Amino acid sequence: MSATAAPVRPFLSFELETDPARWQAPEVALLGITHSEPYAHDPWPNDQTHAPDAIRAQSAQISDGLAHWDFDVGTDLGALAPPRCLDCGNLVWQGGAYEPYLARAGALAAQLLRSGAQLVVLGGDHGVTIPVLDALQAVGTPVYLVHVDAHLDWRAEVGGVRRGYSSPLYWASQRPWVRGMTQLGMRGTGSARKGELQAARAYGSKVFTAQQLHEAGFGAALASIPADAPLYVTIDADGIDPTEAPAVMAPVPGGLRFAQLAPFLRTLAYRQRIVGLDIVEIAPALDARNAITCITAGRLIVNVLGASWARAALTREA
Ligand SMILES: [Mn+2]
Repeated sequence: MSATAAPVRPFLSFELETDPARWQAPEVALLGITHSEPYAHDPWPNDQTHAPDAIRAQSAQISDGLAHWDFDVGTDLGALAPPRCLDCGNLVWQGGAYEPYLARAGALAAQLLRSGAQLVVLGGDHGVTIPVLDALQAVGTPVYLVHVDAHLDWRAEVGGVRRGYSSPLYWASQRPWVRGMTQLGMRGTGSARKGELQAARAYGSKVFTAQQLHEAGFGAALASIPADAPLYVTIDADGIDPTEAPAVMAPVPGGLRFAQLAPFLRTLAYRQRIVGLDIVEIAPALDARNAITCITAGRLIVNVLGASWARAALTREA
């Protein structure tokens, strides 16, 4: 397959490699997927297409060089980081038919998952998750989803579009290699109607509203996630409270705080294999001047990777 687009700079100190033929057996692979199937009522391209490079641009604020003490993870990440952390560049849709772009995104994600890499996807809007869900078949074992979002994202279609940002979790429910899902942070109103919530519950999705998590903590959410399943984590930035992630198209007050999400994700990463994660729906033009949304996103990624690397080191020593 032809090369991906070169990013503004690599994420953190990752090795940049835009040629898929040279993505041999990385332990970590980060890929920007900028586009999804658009809705007629939205501008094209949307501002979320700029997020992968906006996040990379904050690398120095996120974890410069991985060499300094990281107080979240409790170590210097350089001591734990595996030898090959790749930044695989951006897959950009140039227009024309959407299907070839969708297929290529799925094929690249599947190639990386099949190679055993822990996959980090930067969106793009939440439709970006759809080809990655298709690619999860390459894991070979049914994958459980952990979904952070203000919204349920369970629409079968919107205006005839089936692969837009309101549909990723409905899409997931149609994939036999997805074992189940826990959805965290729902609040306010979004595209979901009563029927979508009923469909999610009938499927077996474990839905935790932001209010439930604020009142009772994350214990029940943690218990709802099977400890023996490989996990895929999809984080819509609007699931995070808008004080810490203001750069989203649909901000809703009362969101999950970084100080809740980071330890929750670390606990999961210490406990079981996280095969991949994405962070989507950041609109950089709406960010604060200090780019706190991009930094929050990067810090969540670093928390997941750092805890995953600590788990891998323990497994090696055992
Ligand atoms: Mn979403």
